[in-house]
Amino acid sequence: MSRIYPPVSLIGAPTDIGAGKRGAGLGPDALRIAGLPEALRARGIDLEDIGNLAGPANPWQKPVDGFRHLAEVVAWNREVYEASTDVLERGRMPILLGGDHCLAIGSIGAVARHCQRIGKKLRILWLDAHADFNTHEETPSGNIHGMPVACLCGIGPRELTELSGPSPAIRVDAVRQIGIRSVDAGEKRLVKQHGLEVYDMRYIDELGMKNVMLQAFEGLDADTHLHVSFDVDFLDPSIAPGVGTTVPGGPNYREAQLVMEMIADTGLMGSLDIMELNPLLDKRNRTGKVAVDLVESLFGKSTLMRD
Ligand code: Z70
Ligand code: MN
Ligand code: MN
Ligand code: MN
Repeated sequence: MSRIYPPVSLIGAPTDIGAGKRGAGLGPDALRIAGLPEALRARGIDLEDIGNLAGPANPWQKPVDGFRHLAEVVAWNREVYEASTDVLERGRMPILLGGDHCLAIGSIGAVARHCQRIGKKLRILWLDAHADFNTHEETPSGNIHGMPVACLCGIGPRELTELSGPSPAIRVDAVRQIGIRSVDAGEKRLVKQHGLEVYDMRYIDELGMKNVMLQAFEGLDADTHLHVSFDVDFLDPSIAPGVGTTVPGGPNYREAQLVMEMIADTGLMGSLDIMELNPLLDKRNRTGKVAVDLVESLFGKSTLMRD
């Protein structure tokens, strides 16, 4: 089952502008140093690294009206949106190296508009401990990395909901969230109200990861663009300590490998975010290396003898 992959472009977004701890801005280089480019080239992939985008520094301010650093978050997302659009229009697969997860507003915004232009359906797999569905009213922190899914679905400030074009950028029913185990009280109400499809850890424990993934894939066909938004805090902290917000009880190494292998087997992945790696909180870039391992599996490096 060896597969021909489209050419890939790495886009570094070195910022922690939407996070509650500093350090995710070092994620892109930690992923490179962990061997991501070499690992992808070893899979036979035509890989381009466009380097790191530039944007405003992190002023480390308190939230204003429920948002921290809104203007800077907008500026960074514009950069990510433009770079991702350029890569997609050149017929390549963008891999966003975060950076915190607020940047998915730009990356997924670009993918959503691209799919609209070329007439493809979109399915988003949101691998995360968190639902990232907060609003400025419900947020306990003001950190915008807790809000990107809501913003993409049209819930949020116009600067973010309309960042990539008319709001909403995506429909709620395009999203499948996997691995969720930390949702704030007000956020939970919104998730239910909007009918977001969430496969939380309890659901994974009850059904098993294989069945959960099969459900997440229901309705996919050859005309579907699959976007994978991988927040590294999806993983259990025992294998991935290097993230800003560890939440116990996440998928273990074997479950995470299965997720990636099953996504690879669909042959539909058209774009990827690798977010929230924080090398300042890591142990000798161990989490970076686990992330690289898992991304290799996303590109078909099965641990089994299926090649
Ligand atoms: C909490 C909030 C969060 C990380 C998202 C946490 C948000 N729900 N944390 N990703 N690492 O503040 O909104
Ligand atoms: Mn620019
Ligand atoms: Mn997240
Ligand atoms: Mn998270």
